[in-house]
Amino acid sequence: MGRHRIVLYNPRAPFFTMPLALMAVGSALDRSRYEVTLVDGRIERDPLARVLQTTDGALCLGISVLTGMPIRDALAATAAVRARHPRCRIVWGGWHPSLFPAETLKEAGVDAVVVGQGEEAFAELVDRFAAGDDSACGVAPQRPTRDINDFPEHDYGLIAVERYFALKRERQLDYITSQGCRFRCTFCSDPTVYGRAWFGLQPARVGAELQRLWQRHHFTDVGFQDETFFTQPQRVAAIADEIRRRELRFTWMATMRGDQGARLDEHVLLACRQSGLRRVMIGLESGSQEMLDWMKKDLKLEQVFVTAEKCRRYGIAVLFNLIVGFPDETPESVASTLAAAKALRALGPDFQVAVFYYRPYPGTPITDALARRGHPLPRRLDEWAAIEETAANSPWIDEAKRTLVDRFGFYQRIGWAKPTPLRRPLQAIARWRCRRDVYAFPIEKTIVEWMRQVHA
Ligand code: B12
Ligand code: SF4
Repeated sequence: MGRHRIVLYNPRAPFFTMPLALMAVGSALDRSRYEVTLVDGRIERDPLARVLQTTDGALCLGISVLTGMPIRDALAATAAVRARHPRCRIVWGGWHPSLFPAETLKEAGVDAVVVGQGEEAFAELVDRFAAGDDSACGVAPQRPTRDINDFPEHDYGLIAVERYFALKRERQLDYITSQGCRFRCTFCSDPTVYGRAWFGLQPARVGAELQRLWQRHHFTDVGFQDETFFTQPQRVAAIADEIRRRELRFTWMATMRGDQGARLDEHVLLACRQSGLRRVMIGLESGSQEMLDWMKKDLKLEQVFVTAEKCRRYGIAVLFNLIVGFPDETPESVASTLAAAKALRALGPDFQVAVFYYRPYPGTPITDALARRGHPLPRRLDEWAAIEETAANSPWIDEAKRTLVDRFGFYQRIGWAKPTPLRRPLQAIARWRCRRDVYAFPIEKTIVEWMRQVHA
């Protein structure tokens, strides 16, 4: 008997990060029994047509769903496949269904939902579907999170690696060395979905896998997509040693918490730098210590500056992510965040900041508290799908502050972006504005936005 076809669909989303979640799930299936096809909505000209074509005769379609925009695409794919190929079983997994399994089952019209880690649960589901066991439909009981060292290597043969390089405009491979996070930030879904568990791959395995992938795909950079890559300094040092020992010549970037960087021994940072670390991403979130304490970030502002200074000494660039508009956040707190952004930005051209507006993501203590006090929150899937659009109307940031944050973000971005002949004159003005905090009459912003619209 031939192999059953399993189709995995990654809905449309911004950016071209490789679909690691579906690669994890697909790689854990028994290939002698299942033929796995991964369709990524972000790289297909007509994603729906491709999903319909590949699911013709397929046993199962698995969709990975993040909160926000991907929900809409996932709903459309589900409805189309349900109508055209009624025998194909449809399973949703990933962050949003993990937070709302019952609602997803009911509203999306799917056959089954997987909560949390997907490797084992999905493999068991498809085995049961293949055996004609329809009692597998429903919410798969959540399993304790397993050590990811027990799962097979991710099969990059499931994706067109070169297409991602082309779309990213760099030969950057995405790779993940750990799952979960031990921290407890109250705006984040990770503690709910993974119960503050954390598992990291053995350094020797990371080294061997990266070596094989490097020889096959000749990438020049790796984006480690871990939530908190620097969780275990000894492991990080050992990974850096693996990269150097195997003479893998690529640069890499990863996430780091401000407190982890402050505690990190300098010899570990040096080993990382020597193995190609070029940039870290730090979620600072707020420039107000009071807000940091409120959101249980477990971080002192000073630690972030210590980390930044260390990175500067070792020539490592830093991107700091900040959030404004938390529930009941005061204008003074927003001003502290912008001041911290400015101070960090001023450390040098390698120090960048990105300021986002707070969005109440589901499955977080802040969102739960908002619900308890009667704040209107999305309820249905289509409302969660629109969360990015409605966040612009956050009640916790007034018009004047919003205008300031938008202009601040624009001039920071353009001021230190890669210079091009067109950008250069604008950049001089932008830097002048940022240094003096002058954001009134943003003529350059209006022109750039107009040009973007014309070229869209
Ligand atoms: C890469 C990434 C992205 C990519 C998405 C790439 C893609 N779709 O392929 C991009 C850049 C587009 C992105 C965007 C955003 N992201 Co993002 N992203 C990540 C990141 C860093 C890695 C995801 C990943 O591949 N993990 C590795 C895999 C192996 O783990 P996993 O995703 O947990 O998957 C497992 C299970 O969830 C499950 N599973 C997943 N899918 C499926 C499908 C099936 C069928 C089954 C059975 C199981 C299953 O099995 C997998 C293996 O165990 C995570 C953080 C993290 N490290 O996970 C955040 C994360 C997923 N992102 C998050 C957020 C908040 C965002 C943004 C809103 C951020 C922003 N401020 O703009 C945006 C908007 C998303 C949108 N609405 O479009 C949140 C999730 C929130 C949520 N409720 O959805 C996370 C967890 C970060 C965080 N801690 O807040 N993101
Ligand atoms: S924000 Fe980062 S450090 Fe905090 S709980 Fe989420 S993943 Fe962990």
